Amino acid sequence: MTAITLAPGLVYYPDYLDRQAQEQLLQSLREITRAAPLYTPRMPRTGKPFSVRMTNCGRLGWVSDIDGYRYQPMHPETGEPWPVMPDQVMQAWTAMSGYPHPPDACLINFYEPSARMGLHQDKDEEEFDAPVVSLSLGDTALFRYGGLERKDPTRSIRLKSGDAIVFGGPARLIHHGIDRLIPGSSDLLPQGGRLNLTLRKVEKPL
Ligand code: MD6
Ligand code: FE
Repeated sequence: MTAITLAPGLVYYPDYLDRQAQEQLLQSLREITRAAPLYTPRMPRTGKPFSVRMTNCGRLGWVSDIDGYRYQPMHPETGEPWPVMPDQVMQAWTAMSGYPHPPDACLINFYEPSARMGLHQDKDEEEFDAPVVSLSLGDTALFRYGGLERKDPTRSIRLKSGDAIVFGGPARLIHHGIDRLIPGSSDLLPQGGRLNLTLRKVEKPL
């Protein structure tokens, strides 16, 4: 496992999942999205739709609607509990988080070729001592990251299928986003596009 430290607390693991592991994870995600369909989240206050579709697995899921951002135990459209986190996802957390408790939530983002995600911080959790662990599948994305202040200078890296990145310690609350995908860069998803999983510990451990 190759670990490249991009900044203090920001660690990049190129090719964390080999092709077989990517296909296995994709199969798990197909089962998850059958039980918990991808839905279109909306921006708080304005109700403007995200270009990314989302679902979750694990005990809690991150959702966004006109009322705000939050974690909740059920799918916003079906009202069902989120599907269980696959073992492969739990193993990725154990391998990369350096955190002694299992994650509560795994947000699954699906990008159509034209989707993007604006610069943001992940700060809806209570437990910032735990990192966020991110796994990417499908088309390569241009991932931008900056600093704790929105105006801080940014850098970009390409996240390709099978790559992982971990935001921990002093990097836990840095700004980041997806500028765009590189269409046709992966043949993992038959129709193209990209899936990203972010694993989080939401609640303070007992
Ligand atoms: C994405 N990722 O890669 C969006 N957040 O599609 C994130 O927003 C993210 O990759 C926190 C930590 C790592 C991430
Ligand atoms: Fe994020």
